[in-house]
Amino acid sequence: MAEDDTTPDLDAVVVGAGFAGLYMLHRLRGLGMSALVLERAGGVGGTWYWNRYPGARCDSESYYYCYAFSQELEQEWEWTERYPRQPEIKRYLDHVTDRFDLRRDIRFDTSVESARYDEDTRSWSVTTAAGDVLRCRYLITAVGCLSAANVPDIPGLDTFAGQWHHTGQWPHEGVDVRGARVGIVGTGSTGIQAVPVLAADAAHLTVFQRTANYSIPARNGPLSAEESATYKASYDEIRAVQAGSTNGHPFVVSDESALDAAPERREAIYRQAWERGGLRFRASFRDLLADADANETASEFLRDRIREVVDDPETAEKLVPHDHGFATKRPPIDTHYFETYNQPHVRLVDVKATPIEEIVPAGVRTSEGVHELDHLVFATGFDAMTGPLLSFEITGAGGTALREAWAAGPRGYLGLGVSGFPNLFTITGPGSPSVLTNMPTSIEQHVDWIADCLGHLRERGVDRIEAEPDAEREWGEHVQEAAEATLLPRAASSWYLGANVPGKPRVFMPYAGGFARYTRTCTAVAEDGYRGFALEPARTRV
Ligand code: N01
Repeated sequence: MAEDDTTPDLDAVVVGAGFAGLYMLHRLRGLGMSALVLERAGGVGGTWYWNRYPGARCDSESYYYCYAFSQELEQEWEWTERYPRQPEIKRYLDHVTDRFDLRRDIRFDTSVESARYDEDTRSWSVTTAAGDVLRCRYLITAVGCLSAANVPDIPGLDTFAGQWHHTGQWPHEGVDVRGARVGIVGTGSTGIQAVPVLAADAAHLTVFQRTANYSIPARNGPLSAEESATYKASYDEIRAVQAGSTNGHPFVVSDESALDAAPERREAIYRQAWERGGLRFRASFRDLLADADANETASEFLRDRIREVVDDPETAEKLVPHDHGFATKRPPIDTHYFETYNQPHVRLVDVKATPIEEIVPAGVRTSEGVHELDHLVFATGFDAMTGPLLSFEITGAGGTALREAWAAGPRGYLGLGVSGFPNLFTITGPGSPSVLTNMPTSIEQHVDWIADCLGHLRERGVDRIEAEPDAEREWGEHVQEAAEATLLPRAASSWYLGANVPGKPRVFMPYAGGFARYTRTCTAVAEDGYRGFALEPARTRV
């Protein structure tokens, strides 16, 4: 309970109990701060709680898609596959929750409806859907970047006689598609994971593709005891490589240009990366994301692989991307995605050529007729980065709503703080590298920075911190410059730009300047007494 009406109930409220919220709670505890995590789901996991669609698996490898903060945890946890499936990651996060005794400070089935900053008390009032109000000094959002499902507004969806589901809101009891006619809309990372698994059970699968996509084979398999032991013995080196990397992955991007390599050598390098499989393909040459000609060499290599794998030339041509370069949209990895189109019961529908007109009780009507379906799956992605933060009402100093402040697109300082919103920290917020990196690595970096900052504020007797408008503006300009130095803003339909959500402002949201560079900047800001943030000492009360 509050000591008086100016002392908040808690030092911090954390919204979300995924990778970010769990570690944030652990660090707050370590600082001796009182904290509560509010989680709308019935369990921990965030992304890995909700995304239970067939084939849901991580594209990062298990030995580094995990926390680095505890050596004991690294050594005791056994991953079973090169790429962990959703249930395994969920088990891992449950294990972390119990191992660090976090559960008692997490309130499940608790949606946050609003959060309002009060200048008099320098605290936030957080209101839940049940009407409870919690007062805290600091509000820390750990809501993830890809948690607000984007279901397209297709006329007639409510008339569909079958079942439909978005992949990010998949029923926990599963969906039995055995013997059914299934349709799936979307061929991003999610759709590409789900298609082969749905095809294995469905009597007929129709894939509605709007934009053809590149994909690299995952080459998944069980993790042997030897591999696991090698990783465990090498964690110091693995973590050091991650910390110094562009994307938080434990691999180094080649310093060779794709344009300098002789064609045979270039082909051999791509071939080797293709055989190895996984996200590391994009590290083959230094300029794949910076130079359109260099990128085209990789794109063409991958187009040839699609033509090689897919038997029917007409289907293969529909699957070959031409409107964007490899990895200018988040590159998927797959297990037999393109091979799936060789199965007689799988059909590809190019909805740019034959657009979806409406959904009718029997299925999906495109301009070529009705595709009859029993189940329809929307693998149509998310209102990324800003969606989760705008899914509840955040009102800052002077009554400004975050929704208004971000009407023309998100702004913030380092992706961590927003001017006009004192004592708010946004883990992996817009303007941070987050989605361009291995997420747990970015999350830990943010959480550590926030925890160190809170420790600093307490030591200095400060109880109000706010990003300065100039620092925020300069950071926003730097984020745009960093993006412009890459090919990423050129992929017109990318969710990095908000282009997948009708009406969303087109702003390149993540920081593309690299994880290591970003970390150095954050460290320098902290060492410089939190340069760019206004810190105000606690008022003395008489
Ligand atoms: O979503 P997406 P996702 N009609 O937005 C199509 C992460 N992730 O869920 O490209 C027809 O990438 C849309 O078409 P277009 C990862 O960061 C991680 O697949 O906009 N089609 C596209 O094909 C990833 O990038 C893992 O033309 C419509 C698809 O739906 C992010 O999540 C695994 C449409 C959406 O692709 C999002 O991936 C999976 C419409 N109205 C995902 N609207 C890991 O392994 C949209 N589409 C950690």
